[in-house]
Amino acid sequence: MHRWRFGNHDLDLTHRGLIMGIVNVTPDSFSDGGRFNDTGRAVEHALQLVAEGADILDIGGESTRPGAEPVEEAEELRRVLPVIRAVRSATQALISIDTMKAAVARAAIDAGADIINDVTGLRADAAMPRLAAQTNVGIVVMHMTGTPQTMQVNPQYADVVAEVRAYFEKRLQLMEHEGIAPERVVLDPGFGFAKTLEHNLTLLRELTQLSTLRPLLIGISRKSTIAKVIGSDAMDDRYWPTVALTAHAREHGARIVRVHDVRPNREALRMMEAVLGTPREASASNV
Ligand code: HH2
Repeated sequence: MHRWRFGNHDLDLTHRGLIMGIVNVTPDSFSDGGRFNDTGRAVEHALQLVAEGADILDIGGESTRPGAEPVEEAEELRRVLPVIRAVRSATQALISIDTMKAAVARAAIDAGADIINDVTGLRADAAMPRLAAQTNVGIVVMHMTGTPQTMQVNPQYADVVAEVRAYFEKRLQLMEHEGIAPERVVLDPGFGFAKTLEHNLTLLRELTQLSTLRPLLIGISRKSTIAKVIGSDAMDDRYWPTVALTAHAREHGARIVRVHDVRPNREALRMMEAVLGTPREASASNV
């Protein structure tokens, strides 16, 4: 259940989760202010994240923050491809491409990406499920409704946890039907995507209910949920609450955390995993 298999990789996440470090190659990214928006700096940042212990680098050229403007395919390719090529030649870390466009995912895979991270769960571009079926890359399926332009307009659920879980089940079923093995997929509840503060908190509280289908990935790093709870908009103030949420998410079944600040979140993950311990059989076989 906590195994993620794709390409030549067979990742057993049962006792050890993964850190996905965020590399935004966007001039308008909400969380790092576009500081890494040229190739050289993005590559430098990516390699710094690897040095801090990132297992996966999530490279994205289109911001999905609420209300963000869509980016043309050519521009998105211009942003991400040189970064992926350079990072691929410099590190063995896994690379995910954060995109909703099949053409961008295709080019990214050709340039060395291992994973497609699609915030629409392969729904925005009809060519995406086909591409996923034709390749053997890993897939991150995130939950959202609407588009980044519309998603925060009065999102409503009768039962947000049940609806996200039902969405996961349906996506896994449809994707399997389309030729995408479930073992290649990890699931993400999509914090901040068509969710109010209350929805986000409920999902965090009930995370274990979502972690029994496939490995669960959580992207809550520096998000506005934190700003609302702590009553500060400053980016620097979101650092420590993110670390707290990483520990919480791991304890409640998540296995991959998508974060801006790799080192402290990695340490939180390792610390929580030490507390959770390994079952007797697993530790006995390691001696
Ligand atoms: N959140 C963002 C982007 N991609 N992918 C997954 N799987 N899960 C997420 O929660 C997620 C995501 C938005 O955050 P960020 O990348 O920091 O900002 P931006 O959208 O401006 O790039």
